Amino acid sequence: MAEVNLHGRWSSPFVYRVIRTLKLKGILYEYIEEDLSNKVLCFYSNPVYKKIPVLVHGGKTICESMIVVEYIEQTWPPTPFLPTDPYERAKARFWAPAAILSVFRSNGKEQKKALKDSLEMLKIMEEQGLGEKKFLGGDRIRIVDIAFGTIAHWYGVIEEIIEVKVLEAHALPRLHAW
Ligand SMILES: N[C@@H](CCC(=O)N[C@@H](CS)C(=O)NCC(=O)O)C(=O)O
Repeated sequence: MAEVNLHGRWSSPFVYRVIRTLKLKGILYEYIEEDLSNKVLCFYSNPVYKKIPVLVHGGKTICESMIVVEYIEQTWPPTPFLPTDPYERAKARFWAPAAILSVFRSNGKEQKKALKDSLEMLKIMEEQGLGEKKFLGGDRIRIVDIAFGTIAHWYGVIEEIIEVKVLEAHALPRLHAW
């Protein structure tokens, strides 16, 4: 099998989308920790956005976390993460970028508004995206769980640092339990 290298940074939730996908698929890869203050790799591999994660597979470079996740999905098809039904696939793509980071990137009045908007959006996601299912993707982990879950995993840490709660059990019981 061609060599698989993942360039990332420990602090990036986007990198964990790729790590989880590689791990769930059982793909062996080498992880390279990048120094974001010295963007040599990013400059050559992702010259447009200069961001990690960057996956290098057999010399081919793939950038943007969800594009990398889809590339992995299509290159190593067993245990598919994208539903085969076109409508289910469209819904998975719709929810996938739903990462509520605006609350953590703002403060004061702007943060209050971001929190209100995020809670409204999460409520819709809980009702329409998760519903009565075990995972956002249905009965097992799929692409939408990887995309959203990886970001949500960091909520607890960031919430503690900035002392603002977003994913609370009383407001979003099913999403919180998921
Ligand atoms: N939309 C991108 C976002 C990636 C991203 O924001 N990466 C950050 C680390 S969390 C980065 O490389 N930042 C470097 C910079 O902006 O200088 C993706 O999903 O891959």
